[in-house]
Amino acid sequence: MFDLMGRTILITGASSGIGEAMARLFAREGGRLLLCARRTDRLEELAAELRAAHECDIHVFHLDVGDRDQVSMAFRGLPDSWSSIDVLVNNAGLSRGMDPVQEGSLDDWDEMIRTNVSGLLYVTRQVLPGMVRRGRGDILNIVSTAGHEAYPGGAVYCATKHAVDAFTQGLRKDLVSTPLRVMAVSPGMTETEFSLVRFHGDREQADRVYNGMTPLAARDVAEAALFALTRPAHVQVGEIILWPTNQAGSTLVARDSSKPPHSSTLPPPHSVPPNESAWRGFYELNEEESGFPGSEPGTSPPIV
Ligand code: NDP
Ligand code: 8X3
Repeated sequence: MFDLMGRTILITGASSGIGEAMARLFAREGGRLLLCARRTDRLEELAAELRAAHECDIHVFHLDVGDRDQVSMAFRGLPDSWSSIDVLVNNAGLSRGMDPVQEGSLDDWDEMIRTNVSGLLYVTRQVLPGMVRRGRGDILNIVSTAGHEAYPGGAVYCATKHAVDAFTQGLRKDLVSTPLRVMAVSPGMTETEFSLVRFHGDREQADRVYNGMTPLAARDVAEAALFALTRPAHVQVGEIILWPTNQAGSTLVARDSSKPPHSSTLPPPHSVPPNESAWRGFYELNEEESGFPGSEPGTSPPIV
């Protein structure tokens, strides 16, 4: 089995959620961490905590993955000791809005495509040649169950994740004759800042996503990523799909309405007006259908 000891691991979007959870877990496992995102104050804070806890080597830098010039400058500007990246985790990503396509915001669409697709491509293009030259490297993409199944209100987000899935497959084929490995972890509903960002900071709307069910935690996804990265060199984990136990499809979630409404303790990530037109047209299993006691049909909140 491989371990992470001394491997230089770049995690994009490490300032919250799944990226932050991977940073915490990989630091404990002895990785040298390169952490980037736009909120560098958070990265600095996280790095200070992890250095104190694990004496690990961490370098943080500001990066908007969707800004092509910034990506190329950031990688050119890396100190020599950080320029040989062994593991790239393409995690940075977001969703914006849940409008049906005919009412969708072009700004929301551009932001998702720019971040989830273009950003991932730009970063990969910077890091990959060095890996190929050195004859070693792992690329792990955080895709999503939305990369396999589209849902109403999520057409564009799902399209970006389908694109990442296709890119992951193509990249694996391009690299088939090399020792490099291309892997993916695709989680279902995971409680992070994801829904707060999707609903432009509206915490009530974000909380409703998780009413009556237990979502994955960021740590669950980080553990799957660790599993993939620590297989022996001849094993390439193609994809790990992780569902919460009571989710069996993008729009199939069983909710127990006897549970108190979900209330997140996460801090608000962005302060922008809520999107009122979300939550339309979702198919939900209520307790009557799902076997959970005590709910009336049609009363459970829609998913995602
Ligand atoms: P969070 O909102 O908690 O984290 C998103 C991270 O991406 C943040 O660190 C954010 O940092 C970073 N990010 C966003 N835009 C950019 C950008 N332009 N440049 C650099 N970094 C950026 O959500 P998650 O942890 O849930 O999301 C991580 C990944 O997991 C995403 O790709 C998401 O699509 C995917 N995913 C999430 C699921 C979920 O249910 N939560 C399920 C399946 C997949 P900052 O704002 O500081 O730049
Ligand atoms: C995030 C999972 O179902 O909210 O990729 O799209 S979902």
